[in-house]
Amino acid sequence: MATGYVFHPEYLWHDTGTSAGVLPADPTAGVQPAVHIENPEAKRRTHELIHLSGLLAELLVVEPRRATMTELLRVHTPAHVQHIRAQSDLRGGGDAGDGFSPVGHGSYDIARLAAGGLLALVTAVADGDITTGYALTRPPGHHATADTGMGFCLFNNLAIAARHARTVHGLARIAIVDWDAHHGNGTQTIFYADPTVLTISLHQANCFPPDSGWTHENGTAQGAGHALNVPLPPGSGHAAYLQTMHQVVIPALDRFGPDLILLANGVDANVFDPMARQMLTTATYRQMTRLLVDAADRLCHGRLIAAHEGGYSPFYTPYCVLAVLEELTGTTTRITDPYATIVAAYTSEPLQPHQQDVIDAAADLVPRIT
Ligand code: 6DK
Ligand code: ZN
Repeated sequence: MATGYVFHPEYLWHDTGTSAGVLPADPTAGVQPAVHIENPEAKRRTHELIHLSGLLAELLVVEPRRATMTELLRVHTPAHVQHIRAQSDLRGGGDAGDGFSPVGHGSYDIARLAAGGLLALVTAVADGDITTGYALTRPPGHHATADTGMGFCLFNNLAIAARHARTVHGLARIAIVDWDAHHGNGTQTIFYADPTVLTISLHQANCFPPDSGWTHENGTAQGAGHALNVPLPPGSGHAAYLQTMHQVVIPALDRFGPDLILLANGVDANVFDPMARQMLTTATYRQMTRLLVDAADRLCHGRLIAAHEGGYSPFYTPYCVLAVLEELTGTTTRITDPYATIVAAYTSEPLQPHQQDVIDAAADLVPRIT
């Protein structure tokens, strides 16, 4: 069955401007201006590789649309939507909430097109046109909460897609797996009391947001047990992430029994990424995706939709995403990871005891899922 692919040139026009990446550029204070770390380059090169690898010809191209106000308000407060719109209307743009999440001039419409890209994939899955899909969107979404943008995120694209899948398409139970290097705090918070949406985040412990994504954050009220976190120590690599998939993620999915699996595919836990200190390779992303595809086949007719999140290495991000897409599609292309031999030796560290401890603590919570 077909794999859907969403991309739009406007995604590259979300203008994050110049900054020092985390702090604003300020020449008067000796802070050198630099292109914002969340800039179009890695994603533009990713789309190029998907095209030139020949994979694009194998995919069903799905046109994104702009999420409507009704769709945004299923997740976000009216005040937040108005804030993003007002910032976007400013000639020079503004900020989504935390001071380093730029809203470029016109980014309100682009952010709606990013959320709507996921909505288009959900509808295509519900209609039976595709079983798997990938949305190569900007801006990212997983840090955005109901009432604020943060961490480069304006609207929570996947949360909006999950609510749409439930409300409009009647898919009762949604699992959201997030392996971006940073904690999927926005998604977790939005569904924290909701037992129909299981959130699972694998991330570098205490990376971003600060003091967020600990194992004890496990859901509340009706949603108790339906938020899982695996805060892996810095330096975790292939072995730690695969062990997490086998010991936590797949058992959790099997227990939950979703009707649809959503994936927050940040690839910034790769060994070359400047925004985290994890050590994944294309082989890791390939094997993790294969496990999710198999779980989706087993549990929900293969239904698996991925949203692009972080990934800041312009040269390695494209190969990580290509590996994910090849597994979603069930094909390989003529392209092999050109960096595989370079990183082979230093990314083959076996699972370490301090990593296993974190994984064990998360695995202990899987039986709480109903
Ligand atoms: N800021 C993302 O990749 C975004 O998850 C990552 C955002 C990282 C922000 C940078 C950072 C701090 C740290 C400490 C205190 C204040 C600010 F959303 C995605 F794009 F996917 O570390
Ligand atoms: Zn990230």
